[in-house]
Amino acid sequence: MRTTVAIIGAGPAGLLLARLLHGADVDCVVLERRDRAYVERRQRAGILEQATADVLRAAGAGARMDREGLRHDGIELRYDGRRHRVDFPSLTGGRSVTVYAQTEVCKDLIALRLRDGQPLLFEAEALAVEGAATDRPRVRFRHQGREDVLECAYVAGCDGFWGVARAAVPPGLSRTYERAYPYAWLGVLADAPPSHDELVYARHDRGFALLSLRSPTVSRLYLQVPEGTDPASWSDAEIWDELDRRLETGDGWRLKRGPITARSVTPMRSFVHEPMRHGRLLLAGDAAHIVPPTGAKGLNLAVADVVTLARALTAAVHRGDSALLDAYSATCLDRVWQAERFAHTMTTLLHRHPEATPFDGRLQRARLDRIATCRAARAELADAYTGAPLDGVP
Ligand code: RFL
Ligand code: PHB
Repeated sequence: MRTTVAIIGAGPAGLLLARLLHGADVDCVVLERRDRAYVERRQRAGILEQATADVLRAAGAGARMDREGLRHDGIELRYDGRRHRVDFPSLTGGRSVTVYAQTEVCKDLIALRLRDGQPLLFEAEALAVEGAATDRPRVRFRHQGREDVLECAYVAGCDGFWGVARAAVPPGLSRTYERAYPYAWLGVLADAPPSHDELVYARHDRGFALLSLRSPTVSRLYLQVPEGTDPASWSDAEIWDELDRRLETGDGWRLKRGPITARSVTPMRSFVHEPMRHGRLLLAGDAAHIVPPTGAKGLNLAVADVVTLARALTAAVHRGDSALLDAYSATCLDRVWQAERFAHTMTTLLHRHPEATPFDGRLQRARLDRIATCRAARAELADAYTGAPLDGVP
């Protein structure tokens, strides 16, 4: 098998890269380890930055998002029973975010790729990237029980944090930066209408809670829990009672309950691998960097990476111009570290560290008070949350 760009992974990074390359007349093959149903059901992100939504539209993948996605003009911060709204458009010169689940973004991109008759192989597991530092890299993979080789001009490692692409960078050339947080998120999906029309990020002495949504009838809720928590160790009633405690306000606001249909526990980690390129191997999305989900940045960073990568690969393939590829890692890492900074800030602002002292708790409140009372502090949050525009995206 031969193609121009071998893409490992059909998460948002790999699927969008394939779409952008197809639009630019660059051949690619996508290899995905899991089956289609699994990829389309995996519950994850829910918030699209304005630039992410614009990229999906420009790629012809925004029609259902524009019909079914919900524009959100702010979030609520909740602590000590009080509620503070952060209004995005007035603080950012008009930016907002879109609530549209990652599952739906992936479904839309998969449908487009299959409709176009372009190669996307499910249950095709990449085993190794070989020859990344040569002109003829290869991906060894297993599909339908058989081992095969995909020869290509470039490999895009879009295979997430647990993928194999990153391992093809020789250890002597890799630098990694990491922080594991001593807590996790218990996330649930519930057949209950959203209890508030915007997301609520709550700081509480018992731990963080987040109220999000998937549609007018489905809520997505998260609770900070100790790392290593077994999701089955919480009964539905315990989850609702704990959400009630952490989200309680003094003004009669009520949490709407409903049947819980899915639950999982997500560890919290910050991780960056530098550089994001080794020869003809380019890493994108979670394969290169992880953020804790508190800032809603992971999916958006994956999109920013592949927009930069698609442009660079197009210039290299069609015009023999590798300047953008040479700049790829540094260009992406600027944005990545800003997202790491913001995700870390939001995480430490809102979570209870198991070893927190009373001083730490006071400091969290002071930081939240600053956001509630100072426009410049609110503007900084709104600016980072809604995300910087992407170069060259209309
Ligand atoms: P993905 O989505 O992990 O996709 C990688 C794909 O590669 C496949 N794969 C392989 N395929 C072939 N061969 C191999 N050897 C392979 N190894 C792996 C995998 O099966 C998979 O299909 O990475 P990608 O595309 O970089 O996308 C990144 C995002 O998924 C991730 O950053 C976000 O979900 C993070 N995230 C959030 N991001 C946001 O922007 N906004 C949010 O609101 C948000 N909330 C979240 C989140 C992540 C969460 N979890 C579960 C980690 C909330 C949660 C709870
Ligand atoms: C979600 O809806 O899944 C979600 C929203 C905001 C976050 C993280 C997750 O910060």
